[in-house]
Amino acid sequence: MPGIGTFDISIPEVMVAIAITGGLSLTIATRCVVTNDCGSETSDAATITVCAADFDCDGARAVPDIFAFLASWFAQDSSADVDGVPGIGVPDIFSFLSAWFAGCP
Ligand SMILES: [Ca+2]
Repeated sequence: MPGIGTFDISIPEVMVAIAITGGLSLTIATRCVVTNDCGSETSDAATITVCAADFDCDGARAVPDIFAFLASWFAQDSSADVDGVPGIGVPDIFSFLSAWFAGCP
């Protein structure tokens, strides 16, 4: 009967994939809303934060991130292309340093 009792509903996993290719730090918050004839309920937000300044992916922003970035930059690795403009140039260094000094969200 609609509206009475507890229902087990299986919904396939929903995945949102966002590839960050620029010098961005990003926080994403998402909620689940379930609606029936009685109204709707909204879950608490699940939050995911990605910090561009953590270039070596060790979970912290520190001086080694600068050296890791510069190693990639001198190697012309695509990971050093962080300014949103195609190609690797001096502005990528300034863009990365700007993100690094801004810190992590
Ligand atoms: Ca790091």
